[in-house]
Amino acid sequence: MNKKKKKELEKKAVQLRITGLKMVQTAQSGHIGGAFSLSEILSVLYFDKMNVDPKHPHAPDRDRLVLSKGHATVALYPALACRGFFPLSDLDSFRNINGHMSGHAEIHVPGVDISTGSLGQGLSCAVGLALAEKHSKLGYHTYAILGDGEIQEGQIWEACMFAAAQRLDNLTAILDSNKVQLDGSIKEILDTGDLAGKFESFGFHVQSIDGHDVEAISNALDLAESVKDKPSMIIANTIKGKGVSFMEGKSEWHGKTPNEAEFKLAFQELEEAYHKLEE
Ligand SMILES: Cc1ncc(C[n+]2csc(CCOP(=O)(O)OP(=O)(O)O)c2C)c(N)n1
Repeated sequence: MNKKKKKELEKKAVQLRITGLKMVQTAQSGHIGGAFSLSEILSVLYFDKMNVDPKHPHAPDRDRLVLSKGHATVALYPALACRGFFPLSDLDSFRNINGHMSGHAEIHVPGVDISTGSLGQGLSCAVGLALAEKHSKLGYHTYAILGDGEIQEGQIWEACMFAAAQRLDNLTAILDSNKVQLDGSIKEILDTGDLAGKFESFGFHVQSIDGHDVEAISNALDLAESVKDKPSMIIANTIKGKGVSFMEGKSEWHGKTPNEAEFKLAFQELEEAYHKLEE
């Protein structure tokens, strides 16, 4: 990846965080922590990798993305808006009963392929989309984004087993391994242990990367796409609340709304990060 592209994707990731924070401020609600851990991943997917066209959101050959951790709309909607699926001003109605910007990903929002929110189910949907592509041969790739708390759901492992049995090499799952779930660390609540070993034993090609390094994400996605006969799992090591010092790694910021002073500080830190990237 050249330097210009790298900087562009890094800036986009910070822009997604700033946009997401504005959404939460307007709505006074939303999941910040697990959205901010995803910013670089979505930046690379939507601004480098995915074959999508906002003018044709239902194009049959478009790449599919299933946000299995469907609460992370504070990351997904800014990515879709910045990519041009709908105007940024639509985000002002986030979580408003009269708007269409629901708190969890819903297909009413342009660019969303599958409604999610009930953890554990999205990967099965992604597997279905990938299996359909094997039959239709439309040439699209399916991406699924999972939470590391989410994979405590049994259905995830059923979907993994099936994806491997069907040799779905057109499926890339990305695990947002931020080590924190709703009310504590993964280790404290239900230690998932050796994840790479587990996914490998379920028949996946597994990579483990720094999930905030846009170049590493891009390379891992390329490698995953080149693997034959196996689905891929990218374990992206991330930080919950990434980019805002007082939120990083803290489960309390899973879904808490900042107060006025906290918003101010968070915007300040993110804007400083953005300006630094512009230097
Ligand atoms: C089936 C189900 N149970 C519980 C919830 C409530 N819930 C929403 S997010 C969350 C924590 C998920 O943790 P993780 O997957 O690690 O998400 P992240 O930390 O990346 O935001 C829970 C329990 C849900 N949405 N669905």
